[in-house]
Amino acid sequence: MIRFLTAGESHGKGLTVIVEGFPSNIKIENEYINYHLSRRQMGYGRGGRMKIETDAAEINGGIRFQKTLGSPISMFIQNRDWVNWEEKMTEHKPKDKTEKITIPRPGHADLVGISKYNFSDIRNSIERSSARETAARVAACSIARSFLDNFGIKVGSFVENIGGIYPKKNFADELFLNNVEDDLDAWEIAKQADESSVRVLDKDQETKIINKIKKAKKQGDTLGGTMIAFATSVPLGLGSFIHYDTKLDAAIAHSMMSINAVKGVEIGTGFHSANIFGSESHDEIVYENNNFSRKTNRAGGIEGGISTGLPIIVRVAMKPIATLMSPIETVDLSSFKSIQARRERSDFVAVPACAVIAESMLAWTLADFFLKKFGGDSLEETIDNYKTYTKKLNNRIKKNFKK
Ligand code: EPS
Repeated sequence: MIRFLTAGESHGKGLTVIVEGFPSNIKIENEYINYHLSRRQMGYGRGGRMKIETDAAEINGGIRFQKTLGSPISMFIQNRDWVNWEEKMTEHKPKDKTEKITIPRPGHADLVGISKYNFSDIRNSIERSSARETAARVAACSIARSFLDNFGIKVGSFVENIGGIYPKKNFADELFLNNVEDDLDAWEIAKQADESSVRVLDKDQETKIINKIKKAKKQGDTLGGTMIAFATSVPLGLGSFIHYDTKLDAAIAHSMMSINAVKGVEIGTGFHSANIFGSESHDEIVYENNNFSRKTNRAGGIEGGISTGLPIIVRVAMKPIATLMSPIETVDLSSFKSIQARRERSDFVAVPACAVIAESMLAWTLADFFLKKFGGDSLEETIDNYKTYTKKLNNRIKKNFKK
C-alpha cells in the first residue's frame, strides 16, 4: 500500500525521500518531522558528525496547507557536512587525484561492498552503507506516525541495555506479563526515555551505562545493546496467516533487520519461550468488559501473524559499531598484507538512535498493514472503514457462535 524510497550518500549533498500511498487529508506538520529527526540525533556516545548536523526536512511535494494530497510526498534533508566533502564526493570529474581507501573494517560493509559492486575505492561502499540513510527513514516514518495518530495508535521505544548493563527492574518483562493495554501509552514511555541521555528508564542504569561508554571511548572501542520498540492501541486484525508475506510479525522482523547494525529481532518473549513449557508460555484468553483479551502478553501482541489488540512488543539487538579507534586485524587490499583496520570518524554507541529508528520503522509497518486492511483514498474514508470494523467486531463473534 505504502512505500518509500531514499537516495543520497552519507557525505553527499543530502538525503532525498519519496513517500507514496498515504490517503489525502492527513495533518502533517514540518516541526513534527523535524522533532523526530532531532530525537534520532540524540544519545551519549555519538561521534563528531552529530555536532555538525541539525537535520531538518524540506518538503518539496505532496503536502499543501499542512495536509497530504494523496500524491507522493518528497522531502530533502541537507547534509551540512557536504561543504567539507564537495571535492571528494563530487558527481563531476574530480579536479585532483583523491586518495583511495584500501583497508576494509571488519563488521562494516567495506569488503563485501567493493567485491559486489566492483569498486576500486572503499569510500564508494562506505557512503551508502552508512546509517546516515536512517535520517531519511525517520522523516518518511513521521508521516506514518501522523497517520496512526488519527486512530490513537502510538509507537515508542526505550533502550533496555547497552554493553550488557540492564536495569534492576525488568521493564520489558512488565510489558509482557501485565495486560496493561488500557493504561499503556507507548509514546508516554518514549518521552520518559527521551529524558535520559541513553534513553533508558532507570537513573542508576544510566550512570552505569555512561561510565561503560566512557571506558569504551578511552579504549578506542564501541558498544551495542538491545532496545524495546512497541505500539499501543493497535486494533485486532492487522496482518494475516494466509501467506509468508502477509504476516505482521514477519514484516516487523524485516523492518527491524533492515536497520543498520541490527543483528537480532524478537517478538514478545520469543527466545525465552523456546526454553519453557507451553503452559508457561502462552497467554490465557479472558472476556472482560465486552472484549476478548489475554491475561498476559508474552506473544507481543501477535498470534498467527495477526495483531491481537494488545501492545505490539519487539526487542531489537544492535551489534557494536564496526569502526574502532583501536582497530582489529584486517587485510590491506593494495598489498594483501595483514594490517590494523582503518579509523574513520564514527559513533562509539548509537543504540539510543537505533531505538528511535526502530520505533519509526514499527510505525511504518503498522501504517502499511493498517492501510492494507482499511484502505481509503482520503483519511475520512479510512476512519469510516476503521470505525465500522471495530464497532461490529465483538458482535460478529457473538452472532456467529450463538447456539
Ligand atoms: C550517521 C552519520 C555518520 C556516522 C554514523 C551515523 O556520519 P560520519 O560517517 O560522517 O561520522 O556518525 O554512521 C555509522 C556509525 C556507520 O557505521 O555508518 C548518522 O547520521 O546517523
